[in-house]
Amino acid sequence: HIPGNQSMTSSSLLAPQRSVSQAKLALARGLHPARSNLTSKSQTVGHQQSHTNTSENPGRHRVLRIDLTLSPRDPNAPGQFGRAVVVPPGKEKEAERRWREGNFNVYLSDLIPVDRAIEDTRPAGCAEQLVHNDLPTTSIIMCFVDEVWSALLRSVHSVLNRSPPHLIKEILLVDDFSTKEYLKENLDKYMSQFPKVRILRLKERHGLIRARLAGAQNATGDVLTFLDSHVECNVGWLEPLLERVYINRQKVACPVIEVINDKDMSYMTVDNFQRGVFTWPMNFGWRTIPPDVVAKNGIKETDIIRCPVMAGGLFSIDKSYFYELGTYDPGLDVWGGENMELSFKVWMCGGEIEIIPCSRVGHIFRNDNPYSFPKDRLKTVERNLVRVAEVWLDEYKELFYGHGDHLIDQGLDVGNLTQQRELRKRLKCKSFKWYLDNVFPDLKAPIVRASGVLVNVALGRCVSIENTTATLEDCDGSSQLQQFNYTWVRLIKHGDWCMAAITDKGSLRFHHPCDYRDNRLKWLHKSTSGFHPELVDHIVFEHYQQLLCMEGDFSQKTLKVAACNPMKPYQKWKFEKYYEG
Ligand code: UD2
Ligand code: MN
Repeated sequence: HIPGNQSMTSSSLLAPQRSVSQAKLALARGLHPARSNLTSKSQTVGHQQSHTNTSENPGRHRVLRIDLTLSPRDPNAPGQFGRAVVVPPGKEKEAERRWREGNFNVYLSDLIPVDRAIEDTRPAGCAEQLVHNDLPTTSIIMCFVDEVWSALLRSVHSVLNRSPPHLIKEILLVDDFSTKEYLKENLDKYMSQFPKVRILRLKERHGLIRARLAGAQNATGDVLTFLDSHVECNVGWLEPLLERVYINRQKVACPVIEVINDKDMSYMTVDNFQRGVFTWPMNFGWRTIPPDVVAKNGIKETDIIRCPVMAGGLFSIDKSYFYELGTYDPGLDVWGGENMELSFKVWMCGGEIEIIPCSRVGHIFRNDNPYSFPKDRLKTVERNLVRVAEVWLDEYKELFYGHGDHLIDQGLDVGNLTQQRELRKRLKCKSFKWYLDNVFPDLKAPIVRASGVLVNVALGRCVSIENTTATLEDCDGSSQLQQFNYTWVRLIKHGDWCMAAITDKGSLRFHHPCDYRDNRLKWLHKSTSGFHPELVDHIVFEHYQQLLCMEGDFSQKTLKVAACNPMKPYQKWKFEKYYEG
């Protein structure tokens, strides 16, 4: 099969790809193929396993295989070993009703053990890897708001059961002002059996970003490890993450995020070689390294993958480094965009984001957030992304604004950005251009969509700039006065001057400086079939009330705007060059 083909069975866009054949195999055998031969050896239970200092590897030991769930009390319990579960007959209605408590199969989550065993899905070779004996300790920070009881417990148990205890300084559960009763006294009582678990209650809803910051402030470990509150950490997940941070404190280490199926609660592995990327306007996604690139470079399943961006929820970062970077922008609200912010910040200010294939954590991907947003969800995420774009994207922010519809045109208040911009200066971070060239060269990011002379198709004459006025002249490709750029934010630019839909001395005027929020400067270049170089045939001036089109008048050598009419040849325009993007 082709790794990472389109046949995703998971419902969420955020879930990494899994090819069906691999998934079926795993389900049929109850095992991931890569570890089938490890079962008999996997009996090393508990943390009694000592650091083995061999003479060849002083100061290092094999990744500890700690899994207190290997011989479960009830091997036949539903969901055991990560198996899929079916809702029992007669319970379908109840399961359906309870779905909305978490936007996944809450009924089944409650049915399966909170400390179920899951298959060791690590690629072959991971169990033999060496890590340092003196790894730093970590604080696990899990923020939650109205999390499903059994999912939260399973997350905590998976950390306790599959991590070397000496590395866990504490598990901080940050309650982001949940309303559910069971998350109050009951949770306190339940967690009191685990001395390492601390619950931090926020007095008002902080949103996940500021909740994480509250967690960080209360953390006492050397490294911060953030997790969502509906995960299952797999065997050996922690040491490989801490190892990377230990090697270089500017490395931010992410596990491979596997899929806990939202419908049947099965633990499913994902395809190898996936990177965290984004597409415009800053949508997070996964992209598989093409098989020929893998083959040509001899990339192994266990090799670390450098990522342009992280998914956001699961990662380890050196605590003092996190603070050096100025943490997250505390102006980000509730949910979304913070993964972009931290990723750009890390890369541009000297760090690295890595996915560690030997560290694997399952996560329940959901179609929708199960909790409410204090303000409109769309506006919240948009506001966060605009803050990120304005601070980090430099001139490339036009690509963000040029893709999709943005609420910024409607007077969205994004708050003050001075501190964030100053932070970037103080840290002497590199440019977004550097990031594109060095970290994410395969992202298509042409700032201009079209350039060169702008020719009126019917007249065969070109737009020229004379002082601040647009005129129509004989085309002369070598004349600077006839060179224009059409950008993603729909400006027709000549240097810092932009063509405006304002007539001056009978012809359109050029305006200075360009401002992409000024609607009088925005021109929609389109054809009947959208923006397609071969088919582009006219430029429409985008106006809220009425559509006005740029029109040429050769006898007067002028440009004006008039009611759009597809039959009028003098309204058809073409640039010299068009760019893919
Ligand atoms: C992904 C990330 C998530 C976060 C988000 C973008 C993974 C696996 N998940 O979406 O961590 O980066 O993208 O912002 O990479 N929560 C609060 N307060 C809130 C909202 C959420 O504490 O106001 C908690 C929530 O209970 C959960 C965590 O924050 O434990 C992440 O939220 P999510 O699971 O809804 O986000 P997800 O996985 O869709
Ligand atoms: Mn989540």
